Amino acid sequence: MSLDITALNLYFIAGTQDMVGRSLPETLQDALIAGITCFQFREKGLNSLENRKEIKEMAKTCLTLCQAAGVPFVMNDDVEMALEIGADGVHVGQSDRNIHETIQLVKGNLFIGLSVNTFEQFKEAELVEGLDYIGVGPVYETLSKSDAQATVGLELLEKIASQPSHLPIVAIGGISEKTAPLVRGTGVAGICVISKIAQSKDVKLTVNALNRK
Ligand code: TZP
Ligand code: MG
Repeated sequence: MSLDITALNLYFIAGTQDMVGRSLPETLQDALIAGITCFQFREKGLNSLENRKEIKEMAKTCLTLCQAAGVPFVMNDDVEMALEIGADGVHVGQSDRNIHETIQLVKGNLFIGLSVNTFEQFKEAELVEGLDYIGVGPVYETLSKSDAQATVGLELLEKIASQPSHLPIVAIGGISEKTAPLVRGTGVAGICVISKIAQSKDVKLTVNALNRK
């Protein structure tokens, strides 16, 4: 599937480990109805599922919900599973399999996003043929990623987002209802959010507040 840039507007990321009190499918369904534009299944870190079969079942449940809502489903890291279940996209980081190998594996079947944390990594990523978007972060401190890199901050995000790049940028890390307009103001194509949506007591309200005004 090719990527429509408007799908990056409000990009919800979650795995079962990010949930408090409610299940991932319940939260995802509310978020889809409320207007998230992309979803990434990221089963990772403390309290995440470990059994591959269970992970795949959960991924398929989320994929089905996304398909019904017409919202792209992205798989974090696991290119093989993404291909097996028919995901729309895959997202990888700097320490995952070599990006060129990943692109060869998914070419023509999945769109692909890559995370960067520095200006140098961004410059390198821009030269990679076959990438569809770049994720920049963490913009602010985050509790959702135990091995998170140093924060990027708004200034560097703005520098990156204002480059005459052919690739759309999404910002990630510690983004809240309050900071979303500031982050959007840097010119990014969209924002990625885990905890503010996953832990929201009113997902619809939160999604509305995070959406582009
Ligand atoms: N990559 C950089 S920060 C982050 C990831 C996956 C976590 C973002 O989660 P939150 O809760 O929106 O800060
Ligand atoms: Mg990764």
